[in-house]
Amino acid sequence: DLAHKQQTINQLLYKSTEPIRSKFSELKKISETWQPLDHKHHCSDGGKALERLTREISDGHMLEKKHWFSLFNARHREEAIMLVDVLLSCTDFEYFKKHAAYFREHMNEGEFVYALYVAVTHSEVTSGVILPPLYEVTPHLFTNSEVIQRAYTAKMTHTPAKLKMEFTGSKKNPEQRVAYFGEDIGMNSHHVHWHMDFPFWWQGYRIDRKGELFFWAHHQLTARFDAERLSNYLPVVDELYWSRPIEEGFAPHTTYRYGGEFPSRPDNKAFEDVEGVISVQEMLDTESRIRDAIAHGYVTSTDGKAIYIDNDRGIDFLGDIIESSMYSPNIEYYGALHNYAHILLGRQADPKGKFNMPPGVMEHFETATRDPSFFRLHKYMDNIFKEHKDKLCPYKTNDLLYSNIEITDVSIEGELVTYFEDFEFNLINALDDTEQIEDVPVSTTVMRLNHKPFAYHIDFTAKYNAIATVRIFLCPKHDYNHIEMTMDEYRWGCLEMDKFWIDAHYGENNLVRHSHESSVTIPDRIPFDDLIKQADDAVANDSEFPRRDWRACGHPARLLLPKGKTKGMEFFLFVAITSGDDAALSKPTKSEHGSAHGYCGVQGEIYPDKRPMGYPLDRRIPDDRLFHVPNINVSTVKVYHKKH
Ligand code: CUO
Repeated sequence: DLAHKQQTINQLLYKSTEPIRSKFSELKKISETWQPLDHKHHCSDGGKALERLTREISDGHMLEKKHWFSLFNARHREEAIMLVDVLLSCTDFEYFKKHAAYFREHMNEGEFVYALYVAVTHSEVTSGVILPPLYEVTPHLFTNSEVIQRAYTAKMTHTPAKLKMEFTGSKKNPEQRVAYFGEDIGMNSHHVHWHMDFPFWWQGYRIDRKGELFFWAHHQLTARFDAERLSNYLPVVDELYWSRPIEEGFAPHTTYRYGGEFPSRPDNKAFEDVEGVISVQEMLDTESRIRDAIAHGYVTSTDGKAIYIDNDRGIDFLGDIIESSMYSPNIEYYGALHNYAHILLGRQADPKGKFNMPPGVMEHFETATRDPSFFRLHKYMDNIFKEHKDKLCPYKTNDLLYSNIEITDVSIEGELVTYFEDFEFNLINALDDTEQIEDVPVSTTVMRLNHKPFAYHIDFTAKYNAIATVRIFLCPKHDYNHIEMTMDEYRWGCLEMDKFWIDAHYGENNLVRHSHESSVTIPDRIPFDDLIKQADDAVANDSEFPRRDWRACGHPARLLLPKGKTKGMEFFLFVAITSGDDAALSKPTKSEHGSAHGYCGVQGEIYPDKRPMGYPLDRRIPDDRLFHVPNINVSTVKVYHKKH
């Protein structure tokens, strides 16, 4: 059954800009003969979503095919959500499949792919289905125009090709030194999946601590980018200022499948209003309303009530407000800072719409982090969050001390070593063709950061048997000028490496935790080709498709460590063992779901940690000595970067 589902999803996504291949005869037939409205009574909403979508299609209101799609375009988004609603109203996979096959052929391809990904992510009927890597389904958004052009040449001349992909820009641009991070296809996939797990427009089942997750996942992206910068002799990112020019220009060298090249932006571009969409002044107003709320310690909800935020719940409200999610308590007043910022930055090449340019890279989660202004924008929002966190009372000893545990030693097994390697992925889905022209293998190789496996050895004693929470962070020790930072200076730059629950037993404990077990990362995605083969084989042999404990959202395991330096770069390794009462789920030692709950939560369940995300480093630390408790250990480690 799972094999069949996997096979169906594979076939729906294969060559998504072309009609369903005739070799996928069942789906093909469905798409031609299916009458969606005849089956409304099978939908959990009585067919409301289905009626709406079919009506819009027959009225000819929908975005045409072979046109770019952007989630930040209100109408595009509305259309995509209509399909998400249809698919999520199917309580039976057969209907899910049939509606999907039908609408695939009747809607814009970008809307379809987005809606299918979101629906598979959230639907119970597709649980266990593995979504193929987006960089192989929509490769245009993950590689550059040069590679795409050469891929076409390969196809036209019928010559198999393995194309080398270079990072955008030239050595003249210092930002190029960290392009390997901003353009990493695994990191971009994590980012886009994060936004599919937690869509800002989401109005379905209640997602726990969604706003706080927005803060935390992006705070961590920012902190990780800063750690990469320090590894490459670059200062940490400065925030963005609406009233000053955007220092870094950006030439994406990336092309839409339909709609031409992504627009470029020169250095030192002053912000201009985007006509008919958003003005710079509106951004400033929105910002000051949010900063006022932080200063006052409460936000005002739509019905005029005060919601006090100087507490652990505050960050969740602020996350919703700043992201501008449907959970925002007052979207009319606090606006849509984050979403409009993406649009404003994405349109600076053609703010008046004079040249009919398509949206910029900032207007797609797949491509946004390529632009250095992405990190400046997110640093800006991160600083607003920090303003709030800095208002909260610093943790006191009894917030930090767990008297059951005394850590006696922390060490690393193996060296912390990073290196670059080549990674190959398939471009077959990037090429328009017809069934008559046979495919030739076309792939691209890209350099990517990886690290050697390592393990933490944590020795501690416990006074009694208990479940305990282990929290591991890695924090750059020195600032850009190589001055050692105090805890209060470095805490905001700490990378969450792992968090998990253990059974501590009376007496001595020797805990070994491997890097690959990290609860913020996921392993490499399964290549689309392999997924196809596995599902086809399972269907043909009537065998089971393996159910894997796997999430699409999660930082790539390869990027767990920042690059470091050839001669070694010092980091603080921060380990805290706190009470297992922090766990929000029953059976915390078992319910990690082998997965990336740190940045992505646990799907359909509450966030597994009751503490604020980032605890205990999320609040001001007026004095390092507060952290001198037996259950917290800070040591220095070095990360080496080596040639492979
Ligand atoms: Cu993820 Cu701005 O929130 O890109």
